[in-house]
Amino acid sequence: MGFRKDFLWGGASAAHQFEGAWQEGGKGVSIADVMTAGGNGIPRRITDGVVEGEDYPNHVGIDFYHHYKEDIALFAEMGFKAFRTSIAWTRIFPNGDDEEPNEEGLKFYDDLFDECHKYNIEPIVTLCHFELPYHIAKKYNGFMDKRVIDMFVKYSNTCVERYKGKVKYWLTFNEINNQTGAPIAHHLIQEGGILTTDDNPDNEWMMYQSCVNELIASAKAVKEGKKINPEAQFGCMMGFTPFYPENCKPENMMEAMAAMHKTEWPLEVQANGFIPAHVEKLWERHGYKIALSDEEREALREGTVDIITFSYYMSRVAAWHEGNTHFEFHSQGIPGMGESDEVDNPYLSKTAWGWMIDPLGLRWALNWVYDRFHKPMMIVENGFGAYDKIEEDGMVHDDDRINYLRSHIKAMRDAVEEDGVDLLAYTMWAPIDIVSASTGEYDKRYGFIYVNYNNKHEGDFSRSRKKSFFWYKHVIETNGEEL
Ligand code: P53
Repeated sequence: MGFRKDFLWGGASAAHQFEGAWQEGGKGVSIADVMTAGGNGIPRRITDGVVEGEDYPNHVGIDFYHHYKEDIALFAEMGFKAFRTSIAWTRIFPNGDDEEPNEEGLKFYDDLFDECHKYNIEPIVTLCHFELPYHIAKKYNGFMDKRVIDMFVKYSNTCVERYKGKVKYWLTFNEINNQTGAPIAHHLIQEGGILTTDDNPDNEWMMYQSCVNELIASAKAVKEGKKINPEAQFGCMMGFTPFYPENCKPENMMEAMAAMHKTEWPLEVQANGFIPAHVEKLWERHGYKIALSDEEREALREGTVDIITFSYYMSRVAAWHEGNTHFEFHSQGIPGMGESDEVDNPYLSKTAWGWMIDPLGLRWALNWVYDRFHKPMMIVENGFGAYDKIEEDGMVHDDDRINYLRSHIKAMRDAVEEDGVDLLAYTMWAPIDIVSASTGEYDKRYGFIYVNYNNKHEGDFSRSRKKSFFWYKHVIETNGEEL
């Protein structure tokens, strides 16, 4: 009963949110490097290149680049079995279209993965986590250009080859499906490298085209990667938010279904190998011309994933509006970032950033995914962003974070024990405080480990253990029996 004996407990992060050292070791500029700091409810801006005087938090991150040995030792102290991180594409191919990879960048990840293995920590590695080379965005308009598919596959093959004996689990793209938050331009830039603005009427069409191109790139990377390393396991990575209907009115139920269609269709493609019929019909209805050849459709079929991984933070609620002509979900993005076709859930409380706290939604998510695809799963992100306070004893007593994680792990355990889903891993987000992706804040903290650095760029980057550090250590020790 309970979690499998070899369950992979751990934590997850992404290169651009914690490495810093944005110009060291031959690294090129990524889209994260031209993203300014926003705030709670204040969106980040994309500047035209790096502009003097602007605040770019990802340039420094938490300086993991220089602290990684210390940080991995702390993860090991908690008993981590796995650590999910990403490779910064720009450390390997600084511009994205370079002929040769950058040896210094490759070497950095050799050392990082070696350091993990020293403690028997299994790396789970994302190839593209919101950090496309900026040059690709500027010159090619990101994944709108088919040539970028080959650039990604070359990058992926380079990594799979280089880290053959070191990395078994590869995730191609982080949250391709966040782009379905179009028309908000932020998502198209972040996941697709498409330099657009919120008011561009083409945003939805571009979202479909860019996702299609990324899905082809992912499928080709899977197929070729398995030839390079037959031991490797490839996964997709989705941002998963269950949509509930506002109430039992049938139109609301249909709207919730439409919201799942809209936000999770890339998962259907990566798991099934074809574009779902509801998406083809939507393209037809809107007259969206999507470039997708027969050869590319074949590539999608041949490159389905071995495992399904996803992030889970919250659930959302869809509401049908009188006058809608079709069951289509139109969101303006994540809660707190503009008007949208969704309503609040009166049964749930929220984080300080308006994210609804819903542990049962995680159990629902695991069932929804497993019912449809019957593939092994990993939860590769789940966590609680909060303002932390250092108490007089010098420690952060983050009971709210512990409560959030406890209730979610409990729901996950119920899904395993009572519903029988096949779950391989849980890597919480993020074991150490880092820069928030949506707001660029340092003060939105997720970690078990506190990092002395804040929104005002004050602090010395020193690390300390929060109360949750000791709690999670015990969770791992008991394989999730004692929460
Ligand atoms: P932050 C929005 C909604 C759900 C998941 O988010 C999201 C986002 C980010 O735009 O992304 C994942 O830092 C993502 C991470 C990110 C994490 O959620 O905005 O994979 O990079 O940091 C948490 O609080």
